[in-house]
Amino acid sequence: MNSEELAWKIRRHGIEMTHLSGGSHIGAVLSVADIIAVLYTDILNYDAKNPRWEERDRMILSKGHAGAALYAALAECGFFSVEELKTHYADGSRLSGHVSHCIPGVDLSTGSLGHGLSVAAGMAYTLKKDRRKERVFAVLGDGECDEGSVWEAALFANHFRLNNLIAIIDRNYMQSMDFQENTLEMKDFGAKWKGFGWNVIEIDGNNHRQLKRAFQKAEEYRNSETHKPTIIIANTVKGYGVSFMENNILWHYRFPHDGWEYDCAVNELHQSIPPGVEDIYTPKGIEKPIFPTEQDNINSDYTFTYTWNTTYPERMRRVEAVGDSNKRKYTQQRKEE
Ligand SMILES: Cc1ncc(C[n+]2csc(CCOP(=O)(O)OP(=O)(O)O)c2C)c(N)n1
Ligand SMILES: [Mg+2]
Repeated sequence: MNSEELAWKIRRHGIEMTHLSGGSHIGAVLSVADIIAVLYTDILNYDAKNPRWEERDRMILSKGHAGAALYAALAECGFFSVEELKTHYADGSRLSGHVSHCIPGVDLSTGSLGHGLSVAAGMAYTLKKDRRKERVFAVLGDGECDEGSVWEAALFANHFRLNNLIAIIDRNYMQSMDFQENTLEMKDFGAKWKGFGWNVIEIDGNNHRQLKRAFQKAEEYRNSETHKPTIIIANTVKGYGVSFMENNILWHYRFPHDGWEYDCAVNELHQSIPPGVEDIYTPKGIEKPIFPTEQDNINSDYTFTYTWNTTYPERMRRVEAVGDSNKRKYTQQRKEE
């Protein structure tokens, strides 16, 4: 399986998993899908049959709310069955919404933002001290870098010359409620990391060729005399691959509901399905899709996101009710199976 095929599958699983569960963060999943796909097809050393293999590269998805992307990649790469993905977020499932280390292939539970880089730096420190060749990769969100602990880890990694540490920032310029610059100004992100002593590589993070070249460059840096840690600033589009989700903060928390949201998302993905890839959920896409009507302004603010205003409690209840009925539908289905 090549990286483009895996990225498509991550996106398709992500749509299905959030649709079935009424779970969140599809925008974050679509944003990071290419980074995760390239890591698992071309970069990381791992053994899916022996997830705790000592010589594996360590990998931490610090933006743990995009767990569905990691779970999809792990399942597709043989760590556990693809069938299990359907249990994501369901009661009793081990595939929790945020990443859990109970899952084969996961090195660290994440979800509380701001901790992944610190743990990655600790792992890299120990591996380096023991003169081991394994590398440590950490994938962070850009909004996550509002957390002070990220910058403490950045200082630590430079101080101890952790050239075996490679961080990747999913730089989509958005966080949960707004654009990053409106939340905490970040301006020249690369200059900040450079100032903290890191090698900085900046690329288009939805472009596989650029991602692969960036990892190659990171490897050159690792073997160079500088002994600095490396950061890849991967400029991405939140919601990438589904036009009405792209750059729309609504889709940080909203899930693709029954009807046009699910149908149009699936059919848009089908327009770019790589040859030979099978969609296990809807092999031919949605044959009679529902389209948005004039009443459905697809860019409208119709959940609690975007404007945190006085109507919030009422709106919140409405969203929860939809989410619950979706969950009930799924639980019922599971019982019947
Ligand atoms: C410590 C902490 N605070 C708040 C949250 C709630 N939260 C979940 S996702 C998110 C936004 C993250 O933005 P970013 O890191 O840019 O990730 P993206 O979804 O854009 O990829 C927030 C604030 C959290 N998970 N952890
Ligand atoms: Mg972001």
